[in-house]
Amino acid sequence: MATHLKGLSDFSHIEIPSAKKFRFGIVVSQWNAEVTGALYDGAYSTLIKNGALPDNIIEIQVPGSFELTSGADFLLAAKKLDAVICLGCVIQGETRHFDFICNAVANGVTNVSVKYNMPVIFGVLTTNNLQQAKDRAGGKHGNKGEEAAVTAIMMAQIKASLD
Ligand code: DLZ
Repeated sequence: MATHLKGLSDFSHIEIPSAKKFRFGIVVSQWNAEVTGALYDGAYSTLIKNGALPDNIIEIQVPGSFELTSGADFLLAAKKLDAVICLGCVIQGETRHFDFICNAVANGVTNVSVKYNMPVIFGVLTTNNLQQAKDRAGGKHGNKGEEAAVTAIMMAQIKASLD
């Protein structure tokens, strides 16, 4: 696919609904904190820019991406939310740990979403190196935190339209 057709944080072709009436949870992994902090900044500012109220955004931090699933579950069990955004950064190392974490969190996020019938957004970078991650956390390939926030708003709106 040509680069201009990829989701590089360009939302000019998308109509983003107002986020004003929605409540969001954001779960942030502390591993590779420089990257996940930038993802969080992108997600938070995108929610605010689209009308979300600061009091309606709840953030928790978890130790690593593997724990994002539990964090999302804890949030949805404890709070009334319209969507949860999971933000993490898993960087390939020398062992197969990368594969286990990526598979676990991808499946885990899906499972929590199905369990609660709520949008749970996969905002996890899975890269070969730190530079690729930085490029996608406010660098030359945009900010996947912003994309995750737009996805959360759109999914919250879709769900609200059906409820
Ligand atoms: C252990 C580990 C490793 C090696 N790499 C990462 C990583 O690149 N990104 C990340 O978010 N977390 C990593 N972790 C931590 C795991 O996600 C998890 O916190 C531990 O395995 C404890 O369950």
